[in-house]
Amino acid sequence: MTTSLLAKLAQTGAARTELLRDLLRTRQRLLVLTHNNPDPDSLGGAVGLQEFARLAAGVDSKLAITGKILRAENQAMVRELGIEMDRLDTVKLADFDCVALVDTQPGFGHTFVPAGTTVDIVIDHHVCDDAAIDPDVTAFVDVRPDVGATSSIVAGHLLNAGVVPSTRAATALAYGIRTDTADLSRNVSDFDVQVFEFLSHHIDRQRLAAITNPNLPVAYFRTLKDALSKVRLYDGLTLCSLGRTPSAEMVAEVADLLLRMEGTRAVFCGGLVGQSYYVSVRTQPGGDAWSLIKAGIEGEDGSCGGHGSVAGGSITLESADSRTLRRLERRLERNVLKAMGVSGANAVKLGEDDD
Ligand SMILES: [Mn+2]
Repeated sequence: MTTSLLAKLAQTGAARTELLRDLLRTRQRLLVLTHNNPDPDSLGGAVGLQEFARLAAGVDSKLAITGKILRAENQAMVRELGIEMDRLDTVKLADFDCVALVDTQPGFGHTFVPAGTTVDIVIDHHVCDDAAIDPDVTAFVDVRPDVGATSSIVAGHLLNAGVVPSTRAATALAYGIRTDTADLSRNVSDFDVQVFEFLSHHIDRQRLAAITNPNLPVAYFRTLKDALSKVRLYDGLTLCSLGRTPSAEMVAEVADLLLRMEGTRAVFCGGLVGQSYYVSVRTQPGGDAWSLIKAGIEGEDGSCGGHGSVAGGSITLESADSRTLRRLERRLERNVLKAMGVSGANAVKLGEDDD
C-alpha cells in the first residue's frame, strides 16, 4: 500500500471518528445492541464503543442483548472482563436518546431491533443482502467489509480520538479481533494489524489466556462426539449436519474444527435449534464462504451473512419434525455439492457406521 493511500485512509478514518464523536456529544444516553447471541467480536465492539462514548464524548451507555452468551470462551470473556449487559426486554427504551448496532445491521436475520426504534449508529464489517440501513434515519454508518473485525473499526476510533483504552476494553477488543481473524491470519487487513498493535500495549494477558482456554462442560464433548459421527467427506468438501443441537454456536465451532481437516477446502455445517436451522460455512483463505452459503440455502426461508472465508445464516422451518429436517438437509446438500461442482456419489463417513 502506498504512503499516500495510507495517509488518505487515515484521514478518512479520522474524519469518521470526528463524526461519531460529534454525534455522541449531542446525546445523553447510548444503548448498544448487537446480534442476538453475541460473539467476541460483537462484545468487543460493544465494550469498545461504550468506552469511546464515555471517554471521547462523555456519554453514559448500556449494553443490552436478546439471546444468550453461549460459547464457553464467550462466557469466560464476560466473566473475566466484567462485561455488564441487560436483557433488552427489561430495558426502558425511552431512557435512551441514541441507539447503536455493532457487528450487525438493521434487517439482518440474527438481530432483533424493537419495532419503532431509531438506530442512530451502525458499525459493522459484514456484507449481507438483507442490510436495511436507512441513511435518512441512521446518522452514522461505518460498514467496512474489507476489515476483519468490527472490534478493529471501533479500536480505530479510539486510536484516532487519542483515547487510551482501559485494560478491560483493550482486552475485549483484542479478543474480538483475534476470534474474527483467527489470530490475525484470516480475513485480516493491514488496518486490523495496526489497531491490534495499538491495543496490545493495554491488554491483560492473564485474563486473555483465561478467556482463550476455559474449562468445557462434559455436555460439550458429548455434542462434539455426536457431531463427528455425522460428518460426510466429499472431494475437498466436508459436510456435517448436527441434527438437533443445543446452540448455533456449536454449529460454528464444529465448522471451525472441521476446516482443519487435511484436504478440506470448504465446510458446510448445520444444526437445528428450536425451529431454526443454523448454518456455518468456512473456506480456506481466499475462498468465498458467502457465495457458498447463499447457494446452499437458496430457495429456503432464510437469511445469511459473511465476509471472506467465514459465513453464517439461519433457515426458519415451519415444523421441526425429523422428516422436515431430513428433507431440508438433503436439499442443502444437493445445493452445496452443485455449487462446489462436487459429485455426491463418493461420500465417506467418519462415523462408526463407516464400512
Ligand atoms: Mn465480526
